[in-house]
Amino acid sequence: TARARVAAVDLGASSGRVMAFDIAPDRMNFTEAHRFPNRPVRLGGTLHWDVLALHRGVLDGLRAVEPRLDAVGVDSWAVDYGLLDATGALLGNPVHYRDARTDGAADAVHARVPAAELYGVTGVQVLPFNTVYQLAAAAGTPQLAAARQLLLVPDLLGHWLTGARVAEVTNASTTGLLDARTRTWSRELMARLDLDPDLFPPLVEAGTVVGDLLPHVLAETGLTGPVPVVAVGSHDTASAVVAVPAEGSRFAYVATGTWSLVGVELAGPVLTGAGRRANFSNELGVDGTVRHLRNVMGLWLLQECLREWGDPALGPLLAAAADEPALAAVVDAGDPAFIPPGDMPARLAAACARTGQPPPTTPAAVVRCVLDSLALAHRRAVREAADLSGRQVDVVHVVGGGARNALLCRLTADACGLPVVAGPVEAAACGNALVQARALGVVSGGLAELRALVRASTGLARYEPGGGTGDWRAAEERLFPG
Ligand code: LFR
Repeated sequence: TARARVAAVDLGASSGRVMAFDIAPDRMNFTEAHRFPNRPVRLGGTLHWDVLALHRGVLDGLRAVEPRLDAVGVDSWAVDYGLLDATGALLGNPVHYRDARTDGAADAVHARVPAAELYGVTGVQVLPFNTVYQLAAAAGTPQLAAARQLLLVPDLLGHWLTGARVAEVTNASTTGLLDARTRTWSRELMARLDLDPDLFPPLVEAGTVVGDLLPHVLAETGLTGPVPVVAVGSHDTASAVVAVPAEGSRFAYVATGTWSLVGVELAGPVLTGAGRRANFSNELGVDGTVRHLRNVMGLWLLQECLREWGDPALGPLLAAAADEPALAAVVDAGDPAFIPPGDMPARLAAACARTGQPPPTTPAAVVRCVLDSLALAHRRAVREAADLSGRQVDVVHVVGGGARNALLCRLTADACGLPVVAGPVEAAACGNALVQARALGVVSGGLAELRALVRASTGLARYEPGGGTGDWRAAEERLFPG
């Protein structure tokens, strides 16, 4: 085939989108076919994803790209899952990773499998919402007892499109139940944690065709079959890093959106005590790669402030924040205290007060505090990723939603003392589509060739580091003594 038209479904924590890509061996074009909100719903004290609304959004999006489509791929945020009963019915709405049910669950798991041992197998940083901890929180519930299959969110949506039941490896690696060396489920961990191994479907690597759109999906979307569904890097961060437009290997990335995922790309996991103590993950990537990264709170801090303030226009606020004094107050953007939803400006002020800094008092100052804090966290994580892995880093690629935030990109360049290359904004969708195009045989080669295609097809912005690296070092030493 000389060219392909594929749909990349990319679901984020606040919105989902279906992007239509036209891909030729040397060029790709894309448009947004459909965007829809992803609004969590609190019910009976539990925060849920409205996964049927997401499925409907996917169908609406596929209808918007008709009449012809060569393939479809789905990626989303990680760790969350739906449970199916013996008849294949969904057992309740998937629980949101920000739900409080996981409070204390990590400790309960570590009492059975010590954290160091768990890390030695999975290489996953302790985040309270990792699937393994969510399952501990769900232990003993009738739902889990009735469950016969667990499908992570992109695999669940793929199941509804095709009937297939698989677990794509990149996202499966965020469960905390995968062996990072062998890229297979750890049956030993499952046994020690009393988890039924049959819950977990067979693994597939990204690039595998998992099935064709079901007849009723074709009927509902107006598409003409067969349309294969390709397992892509179904963890959004995996797809985003496929589309990092880097040349060579001496780069770090910041995949920004609700979260900032900051690290380097390696050929294999680093499962050392130093990596564990630094709370670095080894997330499995496309083509056998590993993302050695730290998960930082990301633009969630800003989104939650905006929500609290009644959603004012962002542009003027960012302009005002740019005029605020630098580094007046910074917080630890990795602090789990920021995970739940709710009055973020108050929590930021409390964190400043706790660390003896003047809390920001105006919205502009709060926004500056958030962006300085994110840039500082990017600085720390880029340096530690390089130190832990031995990888030389010459440039930092900022991809995802934050790439259009010029202030964040400039501050990241200043803080890291390295040039920042920003873009593409739709990195996850681009990586998703490129893996599909390769599975269809339209493009060939490894990640280097896919990245060259991204460079040829998208506009990138470059930010050189300004002076003031010493100020960032001092701020880091103040906030993270020792
Ligand atoms: C980013 C992301 C992160 C993951 C978080 C929760 O969208 O996928 O990689 O840690 O969401 O799943």
